[in-house]
Amino acid sequence: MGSIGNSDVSSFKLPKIKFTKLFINGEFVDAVSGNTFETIDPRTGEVITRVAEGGKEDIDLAVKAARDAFDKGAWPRMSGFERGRIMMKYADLIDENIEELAALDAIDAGKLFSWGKALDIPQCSQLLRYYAGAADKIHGETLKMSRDLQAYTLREPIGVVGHIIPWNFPSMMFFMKVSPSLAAGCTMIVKPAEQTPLSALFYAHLAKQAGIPDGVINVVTGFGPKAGAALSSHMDVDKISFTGSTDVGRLVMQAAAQSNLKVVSLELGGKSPVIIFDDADVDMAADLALLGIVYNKGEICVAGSRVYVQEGIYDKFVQKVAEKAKAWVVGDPFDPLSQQGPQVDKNQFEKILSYIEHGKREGATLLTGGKACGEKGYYIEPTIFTDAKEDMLIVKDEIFGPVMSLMKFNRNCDEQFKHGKHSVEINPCRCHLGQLLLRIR
Ligand code: TXE
Repeated sequence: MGSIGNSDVSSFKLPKIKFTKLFINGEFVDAVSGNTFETIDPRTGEVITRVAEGGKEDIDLAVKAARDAFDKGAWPRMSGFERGRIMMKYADLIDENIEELAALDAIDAGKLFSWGKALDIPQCSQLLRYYAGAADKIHGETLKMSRDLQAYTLREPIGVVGHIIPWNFPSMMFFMKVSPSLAAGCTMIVKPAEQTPLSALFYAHLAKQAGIPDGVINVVTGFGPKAGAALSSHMDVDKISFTGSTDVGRLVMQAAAQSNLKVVSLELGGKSPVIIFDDADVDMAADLALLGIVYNKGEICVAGSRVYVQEGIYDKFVQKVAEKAKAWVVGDPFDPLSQQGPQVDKNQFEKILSYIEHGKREGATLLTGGKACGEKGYYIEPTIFTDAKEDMLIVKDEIFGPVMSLMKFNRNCDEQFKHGKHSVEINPCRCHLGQLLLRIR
C-alpha cells in the first residue's frame, strides 16, 4: 500500500546550499535584524540550513531598490527586444542548472527529483522564453474617434510589483510571476514561501549572471505575517500578485485596499471535481483519477479531490482505482522508483491526517491508505474514501493532500444534485499566464 520505495538513494549527491541571504539590489545580504530561520527537509524532518529572515525593514530596502531601478534604471527603458534577449540568456542558465535546481526543490519541498528535471524546471525556462518572445510585441491600439480625431493607447509597465509565492511549486510559481513582469519592464520583489526559500535564491543568482540589472529582481525570504504583510501594505508597490490560501488572499486584498489601493491578482485554493460517465474506459479513468489526486502529493490547487462516478461503472471503477492506489509507490524523491514524495512540512502533514480522521468520523468508508508511512519524514499513503457525502468536510474543504472522495451518481443526476444540496463551487484558482502586468493609458 503506497509503499516506501527501497532503492538506495544514499549515493545521490545532495545539492550544496550556496545561497541563504536576502537578494537586494543585486547583492546577497543579511536581514537588517540579523535573524535567520530554519528550512526543513520533509524527507527527514531535519534542518537543511538557516536562511535570512526578512522583515519590514528589508522589504523597505527591497522596494526602494526596485523603485530606483524602475524610475531611473535601464530595464524599463531598454527595447523589448533587448529585455527578451536577456531573458533568453536567463532561460539558458536555468537549463544549464536543471539537476541542481530540481534537487533543491526535492530537499526543500519534497518534490520528485525526476519530475522536477522533466517538468518543473524545464517549464521555468519555457515560461521565460515564452514571455521573452512577447517582450517586443507589446502594442497599443489606434482608435478612429471621428473623421478628424484619432486616439491611441500605449501599454506601459505597471511599476514595482510584489510577488508572494507558495511552496507547492517553488520554481514554476517564481517564473509564472517573474517572467511576465520582466517582459513588461516592471521591477519586483519576490517573497518566497518560508517552507521553500532555496531555489528562489538560486534564481536570484542566475538573474544577475544573465545580466538583469541590479534592483530589477529582489528576493526577500521570510514569513508571511511579517515580510508578506509588509509587501502587500507597502505604499510604494504598484501591484501585488499572490498565490496561496484563500484566507491570506483576503488579508492581501485588505492590505492593498488600506494602503495605496495597489492592483491585486489572487490565485487561491480549489476543490476540483472529476466526473466519470458510464461510457468511460474504466482502466484509463482510474489511472487519470488517481494521478489527478497524487500528482505533486495532492498539493496543487487543481487536485481532483472529488470524484463523481456514474452508477453503471461505479463498482468496477472502485476496484480498479483501489488496486492502482495500493501499487502506487510513496518514497524518497530521489529514488527513481518513487511516484510520490513527502508532504511539504509537518503542518501540512498533520492537517492532511486530521482531515482523514474527520472523514472516518463523518462516516465515509476508507477504501485505501489513511495513514502516514515510513519511519521518518512526512509521507502519506494515497487515500481514497467511498460513501462520501456532499456535506462532509473531506468533500467541501481543500485538503491539499493525496485524499480522494468518491461519490456515485445516477442518470437523474440533475435532480440528484439539485435536491441533494450539491455544492460545486466555482474554483477560485486563477491562472496568471495571460497577465502581462501592463496598464493601458
Ligand atoms: O498558505 P499561505 P499555507 C492553500 C492550500 C494549503 C493552504 C495553506 O489549501 O493547504 O493554502 O497553505 C504568504 N500577508 N494553498 O498556509 O499561508 C506565505 O509566507 C502576506 C493553495 O502555506 O497562504 C507564503 O509565501 N503574505 C495555493 C504565501 O503567502 C502572507 C498554494 C502562501 O502562504 C501572509 C499554497 C500575510 N498575512 C497553499 N501570510 C495554490 N493556489 O496553489 C502568509 N503569507
